[in-house]
Amino acid sequence: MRTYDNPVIPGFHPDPSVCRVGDDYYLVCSSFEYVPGLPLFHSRDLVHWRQLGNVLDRPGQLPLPLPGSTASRGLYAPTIRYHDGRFRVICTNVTAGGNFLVTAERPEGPWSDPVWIDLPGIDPDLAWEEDGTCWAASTSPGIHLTRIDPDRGEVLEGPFPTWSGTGLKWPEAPHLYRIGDWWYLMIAEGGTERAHSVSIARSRRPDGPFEACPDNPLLTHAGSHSPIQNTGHADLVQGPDGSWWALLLGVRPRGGTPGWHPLGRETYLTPVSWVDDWPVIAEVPVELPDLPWELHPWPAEPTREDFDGPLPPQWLSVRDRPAARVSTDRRPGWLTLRARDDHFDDTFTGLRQQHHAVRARTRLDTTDGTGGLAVRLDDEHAYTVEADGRHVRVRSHLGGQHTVVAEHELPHHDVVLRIETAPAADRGPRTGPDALALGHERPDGTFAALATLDGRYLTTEVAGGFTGRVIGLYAADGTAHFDWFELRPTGQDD
Ligand code: 6LW
Repeated sequence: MRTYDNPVIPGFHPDPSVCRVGDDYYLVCSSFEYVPGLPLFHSRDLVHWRQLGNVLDRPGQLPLPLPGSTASRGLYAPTIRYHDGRFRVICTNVTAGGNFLVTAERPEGPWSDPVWIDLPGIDPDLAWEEDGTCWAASTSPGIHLTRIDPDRGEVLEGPFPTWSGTGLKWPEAPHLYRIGDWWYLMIAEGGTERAHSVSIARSRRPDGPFEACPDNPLLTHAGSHSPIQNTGHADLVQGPDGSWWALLLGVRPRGGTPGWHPLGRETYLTPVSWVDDWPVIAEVPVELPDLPWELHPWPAEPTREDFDGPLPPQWLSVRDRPAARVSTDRRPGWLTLRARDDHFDDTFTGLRQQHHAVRARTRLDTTDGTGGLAVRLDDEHAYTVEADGRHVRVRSHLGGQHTVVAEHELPHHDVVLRIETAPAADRGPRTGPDALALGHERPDGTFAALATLDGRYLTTEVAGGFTGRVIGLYAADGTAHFDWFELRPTGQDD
C-alpha cells in the first residue's frame, strides 16, 4: 500500500482554507508580515499541492508595504470560496484596514483590488444560501454572523453573536456550510497552542439558533502521544469520490520538555466520516492511507534558485519588496540586495524552512557591500552568517540583543556561506529541537562551521507569534550580490 506524508504542505503554512471546483482544489494560508501575501495552492488529489502564486502580489492591492506591520501582524486567516463563477478570498489585515474581499475569475489571477468590508474581528468566512444571500461569520471575540453584499462590501444585517463553542478560550476560525438539510458552523477553540481543537454546531437555518454537537470537541490532539500537536483551524472538503476530508493546521514539536516547533504551523489532511448527520474528524495521521482516486503528483520543486528571472512565488520578503532594494534585474543572473540600515529585515528575502534537517548555501559577492544568510523566526529571533570581504561573522539576534558569536578572517570577495540544521546531539529533557551550524565553505567545498547554536530560540514557543522559520538572504551594508541559493533537506530528520 502506498502512503502519503502529513503534513501535505510542510513549513509555515497556517490557517488553511480550501475550495473545490470540479476536479480541482485550491487552498490559501495566512502570511502575516510577509509579502507577497496569501500563498495559493492547487491540487487534484488533496495530497499533492503546488503553489500557483499569491493572492496579494501587487503593491496596489493591500496597499503594500503592509503598513507598519510588526511580526505576526498583517494578514490573518483567509477563507477561499468559489461562487457564481468567481473565486473569492476574504481576509483580515490586522495592521491596517481590517476585513477585505478580493475576487478572480481564475485562481492564477489576476486577483482584484480589495473591497473593504466592516466586519467585526478576524477570521472572516463566506457562505451563500441558494437564493444568493451571503453570510460572513467572523471572530470578534466570540463568533458573529453578518449578512453582507460581497460585491459591494456592504453590511446588510448584523453583526450578531452566534454559537461560540463549548466554553474553551478563543473561539475562532468559523466556517459555515450547507450540507444536506443542515447548516453547520465549525470553529476552532482552545487557542492555537497545545489545547487547539475543532468543534461544531448545526441548525436548519444559516443564522441559527445552533445546537452543539454532543461529541465536541470533534478533534483535539491535546495530551495525546501524537507527534502532530496544536491541531485545529479546519476547513471541510469532499474528495474526488465524494468522501469527506478536513484540511487543518498542526505543528511538530521536537526536543525535550515542553517541546518546540521550528517550522511553524503546517497544513495537514485528515479523513472525516458522518454519524447521525454529525461529522467525525479522525485523529490526524502521520501517514495518510492509499487513496481510492487517481493521484496527481507535481514535479518536485527545485532546491536551487539561480536568479535568472523574477523571484518565484514561494519567495518571501518582510513587509515590503521595493525594486530599489531587492532586484534580479540589476545584475542579470544575480539577486542584488541594497541595505537601508544594518537590520537583516530590510532586505531579507527567502524561503520557508519545510524540513527539520536542511542545508542552506549561497554564493555571495561582497565587492560592493556586506551580505549574509539568515534563519529568521521574526525580527528579534534570527541567526545570521555574513561576510564583508575581510571577515565572516556569525550573529545572533535574540530578544533585542544583537551579538557577534564568532568571527573569522576571510579576505575574499567571493564566498560561499552555509547553514545546516540537524537534530540536537543529546536527547535530554532540556534539549532543544535542533542545532544550527553557521559558517562558510573552504575552497575544497568542505564546511567550516564557525558556531553551532541552539534552535529553540528560533521557535514559536520562545519567540511567540504565529509564523515559522524562513531561510534567506540579506544585505547589511551597501549592496550584496548573490549568484545562487540552495535549500535542501539533508534527510537526517524530516
Ligand atoms: C488565526 C486564528 C488562529 O486568526 O490563529 O489557529 C490566528 N488559529 O484563527 C492566526 O493564525
